Amino acid sequence: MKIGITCYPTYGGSGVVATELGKELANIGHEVHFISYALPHRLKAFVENIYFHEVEISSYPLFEHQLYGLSLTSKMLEVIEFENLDILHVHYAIPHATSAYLAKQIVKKNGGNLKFITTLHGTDITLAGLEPSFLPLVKFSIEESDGVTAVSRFLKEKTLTNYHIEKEIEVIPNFIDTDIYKPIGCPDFLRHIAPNGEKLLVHTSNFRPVKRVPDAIRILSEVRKQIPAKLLLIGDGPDRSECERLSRELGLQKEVIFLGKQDSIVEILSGCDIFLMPSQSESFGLSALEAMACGLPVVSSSVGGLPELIIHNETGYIAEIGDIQRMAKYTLNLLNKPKIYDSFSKNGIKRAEKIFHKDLIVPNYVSYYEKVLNQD
Ligand code: GMT
Repeated sequence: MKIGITCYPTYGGSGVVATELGKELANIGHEVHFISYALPHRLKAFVENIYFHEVEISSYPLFEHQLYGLSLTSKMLEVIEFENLDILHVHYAIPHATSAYLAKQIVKKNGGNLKFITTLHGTDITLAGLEPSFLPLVKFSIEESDGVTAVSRFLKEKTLTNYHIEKEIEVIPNFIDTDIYKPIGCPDFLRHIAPNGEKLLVHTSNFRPVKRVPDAIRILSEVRKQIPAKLLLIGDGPDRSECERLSRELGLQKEVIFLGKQDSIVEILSGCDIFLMPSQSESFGLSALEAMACGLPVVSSSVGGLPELIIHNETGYIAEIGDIQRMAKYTLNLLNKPKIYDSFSKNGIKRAEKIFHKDLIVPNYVSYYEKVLNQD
């Protein structure tokens, strides 16, 4: 098959999933054409069967704001025509599904036929898409998609109820390559961060308010009342300054380590003890899956799709949003009880392998493409 994939090329989860999917599809012989404004950051090395088409964003004095959605449609049209795509798969509804819909209509007007699939990832439905200025467009673009997938049952239900949509939505959870995401032992640089054997909590995100990163700092503060521990924060974003300020205010400037954006996630995770995900909303929680696969029990909030990923009392613990005391208590329980810790760690690795392994999930996308292509 010749598959076009559009995604955000940055560090966000939807771009990661789209890129890893494209790599897997290319690996099994499909031809994959990425269409985006920059090379997806997970596409650093050359991969056979993968092509990249950059969307040029034209500027004109009259256009005070960039018209990315329209430039994207034009590039989609070019790729559909010249590469003879069988299907277009867009990740994150805004504006990708709308651009794809427009491209489809133009192809149709020219006597052609193109089907497109929209994969919903999270904030496109739960946050950004609910803005009054976007809602009707998101609803329309989902309804007009030839196929729609969601990364969790939670997200599927939210889409159907929030947008009053009656449409079949296929749930295809996110996936992981457990040959890459696995425990590889503690790297030397982490020994320097925790020279006296301090326990290491870790959190990775885009530091948006929805991630509640300050809660992770407050959990550390509670944990440190009983045992020496530090917190590694990976990623960057709007809340980082506020988090740095909070760390200083709590006297934790040396104990909270801001690593910024990092590519060596497996190395870092492998040297840490517990992954914290105190999010306000989380449709799936890909970074929690990455941590689980590396052997880290996860302590998270009970929101969105997290209970579909983390089994409470088996691979981690789940608490109410903002319940810092409980999350700290759960963290201490794991750190103080090595037997429980070990069993949670093993259960998480097993769950990543048995339920979310790429070889189990990626074929679901291929079957879904075939189903959509075969329907009228
Ligand atoms: O908001 C983000 O965290 C980024 C966002 C994205 O689309 O880039 O992540 C969403 O998609 C990820 C991949 O499917 C999911 O693992 C995240 O749970 C989801 N984020 C939220 O729902 C907040």
